[in-house]
Amino acid sequence: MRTEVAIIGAGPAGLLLSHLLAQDGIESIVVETRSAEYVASRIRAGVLEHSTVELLDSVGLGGRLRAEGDEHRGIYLQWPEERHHLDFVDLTGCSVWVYGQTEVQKDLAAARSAAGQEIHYEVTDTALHDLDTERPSVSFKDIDGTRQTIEAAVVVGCDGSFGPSRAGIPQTVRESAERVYPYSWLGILADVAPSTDELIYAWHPDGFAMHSMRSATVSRLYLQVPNGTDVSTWSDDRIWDALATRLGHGQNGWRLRPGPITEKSVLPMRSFVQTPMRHGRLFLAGDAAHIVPPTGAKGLNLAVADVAVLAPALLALLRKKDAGPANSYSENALRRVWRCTHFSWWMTTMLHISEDPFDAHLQLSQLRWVTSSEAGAAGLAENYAGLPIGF
Ligand code: FAS
Ligand code: PHB
Repeated sequence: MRTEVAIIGAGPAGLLLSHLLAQDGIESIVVETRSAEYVASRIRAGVLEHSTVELLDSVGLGGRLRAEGDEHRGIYLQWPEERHHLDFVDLTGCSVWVYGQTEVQKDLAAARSAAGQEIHYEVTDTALHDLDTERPSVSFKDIDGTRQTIEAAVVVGCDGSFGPSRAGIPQTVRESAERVYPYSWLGILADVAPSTDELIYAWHPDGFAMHSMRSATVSRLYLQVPNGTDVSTWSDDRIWDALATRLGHGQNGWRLRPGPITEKSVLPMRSFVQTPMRHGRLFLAGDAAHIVPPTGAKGLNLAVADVAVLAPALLALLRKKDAGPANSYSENALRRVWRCTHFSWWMTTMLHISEDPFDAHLQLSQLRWVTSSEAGAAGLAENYAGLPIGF
């Protein structure tokens, strides 16, 4: 098989990249180790920032989002006895949209299927070859075990945190920085109407809690738990009791409505950045290059921002023989990656309790500052909702 761009991974980064390239008449082939159904069903991100929504709109992918998604002006920050709303629209002019990654994935998959995009699902043994040449390739076994090879001009690793592309950057040039947090999130989906109009991020001496949602009838909530927590040790009642305590059920007349839990899982939290995001004819985008703790709602949005910078760089390289944007892709993408990595670390360390009482004083002081100072609130709002593509 021959194409211009071989893409490894059919998650949001891989499918959106193939869509953006196709808008410029650049062909690609995508290989994916899971089934289309599995990729579409993974419960992950929930919030799309302003620039993500604008980008999806600009390439015809905003229709269902704007019809079925829920536009939010901001978030609530809370600690015992106090809940404060930060209005991102007042502070930055930017809103955010609650629209699950599963829905984004479905929209992307439908658009690519309608465009006749070649995607090989359920492949195995994916390997990258000759990345230092102008004829790199990707080999794999397809669903019936036949070995295939895609010859391309460029290979893009959109294969997430466990794919083979990261190792395609030679050990002699690649560097990585990582921070593992001493806690995890226990996340639930529940068939119950949200008890809040916008997301609540709550600091509590028992641990962090968050109230998000997926629709008017499905709520998404999270609890800080110790690393290594076995989700089976958390009964539905225990989960709802902890959420009620930490989110302030009964305070100022607010009540948390429990309901049937349909999914629960424990998500460890870490920050990870690998540089550079390009070597030879290999480019990395999304979780293949970086991981953020979900407290800043950045993971999916960063994957979108990477490919929004990468697509025009590949157009310049492949159509205009201008290697400039491709040569500066890694540096350009990493500016936003580190901004979002810092913001995600800051939100995470501000809201999650530790053993050290000194931390609690720092956290409450930060929370009081960002909810009482316009400058502090604007800083959080800009990072959460208002970073422009190409920041
Ligand atoms: P993805 O991981 O989505 O996609 C990579 C794809 O590559 C996968 O489909 C994988 O099967 C495929 N692949 C891997 N190895 C391969 C191989 N050898 N050959 C072919 N294909 C291969 N972000 C938030 O903003 N908020 C959240 O609440 C949130 N929750 C999350 C919960 C979990 C459990 C996880 C893992 C992530 C969460 N994230 C969250 C982050 C998540 O949304 C990612 O940022 C987003 O999926 C990144 O998209 P991609 O870079 O496309 O990577
Ligand atoms: C979610 O709805 O899953 C969600 C929202 C905001 C976050 C993390 C997760 O910061």
